[in-house]
Amino acid sequence: MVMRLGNQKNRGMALLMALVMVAIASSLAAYIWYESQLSIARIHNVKQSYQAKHYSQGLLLWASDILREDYNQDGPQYDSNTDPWLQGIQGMPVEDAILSGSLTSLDNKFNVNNLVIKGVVSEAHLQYFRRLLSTLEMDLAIADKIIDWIDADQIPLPGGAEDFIYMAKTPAYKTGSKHFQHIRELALLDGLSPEDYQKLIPYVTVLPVFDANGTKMNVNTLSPPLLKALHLAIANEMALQLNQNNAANFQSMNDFFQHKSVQYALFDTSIQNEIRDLADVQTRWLQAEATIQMEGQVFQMYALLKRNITGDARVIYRSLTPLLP
Ligand SMILES: [Ca+2]
Ligand SMILES: [Ca+2]
Repeated sequence: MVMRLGNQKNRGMALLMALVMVAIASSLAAYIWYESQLSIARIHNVKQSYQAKHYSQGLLLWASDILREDYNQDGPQYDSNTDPWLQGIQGMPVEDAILSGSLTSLDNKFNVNNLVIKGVVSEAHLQYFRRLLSTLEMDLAIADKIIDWIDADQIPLPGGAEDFIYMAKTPAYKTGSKHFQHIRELALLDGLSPEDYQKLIPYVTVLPVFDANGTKMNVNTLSPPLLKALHLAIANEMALQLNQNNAANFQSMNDFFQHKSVQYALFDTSIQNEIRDLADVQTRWLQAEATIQMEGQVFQMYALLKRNITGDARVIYRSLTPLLP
């Protein structure tokens, strides 16, 4: 019985993947249309992909139903690095194109946009990020620099920097005064050397913040430094044991708190609640990458996906460049 449900989940995920890729391929064709340099052959492709788009939209709804049904049957809804949908699809033929695609989890890192939520510094996320910087033996002022970059004012924090610092650089530029849109923008931060940037980016991401509590990380996909930063009570050795060589598979946060390595350290309910504000066991943010081979040409397209509470996913935006560094 367990096997059968597992296979259904695999099929459901594979089907969703395929449909997301078809949807992305269709929108890529629209790009080509508006880029104007159309040949007859391309018009032919555009026509075909419009047909595929309508076809895929219907199928996407159908796939969403299957996934929702699958989640209902699944009991606890959780995700880990061993989930089948992480395997992707290689070389799937669709009409006159060959599609390949992969999904990458994005809530396996700290979202620096959580530092400022609706214009206000989020103290819980600031404390988390400071613990992370300490663990990585990096300058705590990086947190202030990021907050000043996002916040709307021109008043620098003690370790921060506002426009007057950046305007004195060559070439001169200004702070964003809004959330980071792409991870590479972090390289613009004052005082962050290329080496610091390379050291930091495996642990941070930039996601849109829709929720008043910010985005949550998935404890099943966090590396040891990110686990350790969840609370001062988590020692290095505990973080390593929680990570389980990247194969953590906690079905709930209760499971996480009851793990033998932390059951005493994280016994206190107030500690548990602090961690629950930062993390849970679900993957909600994903990058979809599609490679489309059409008549000898290869196109790549990326999309940011947000998974709903029911398990299905919607496209937040599409991009011609990777969302990852
Ligand atoms: Ca500012
Ligand atoms: Ca400021």
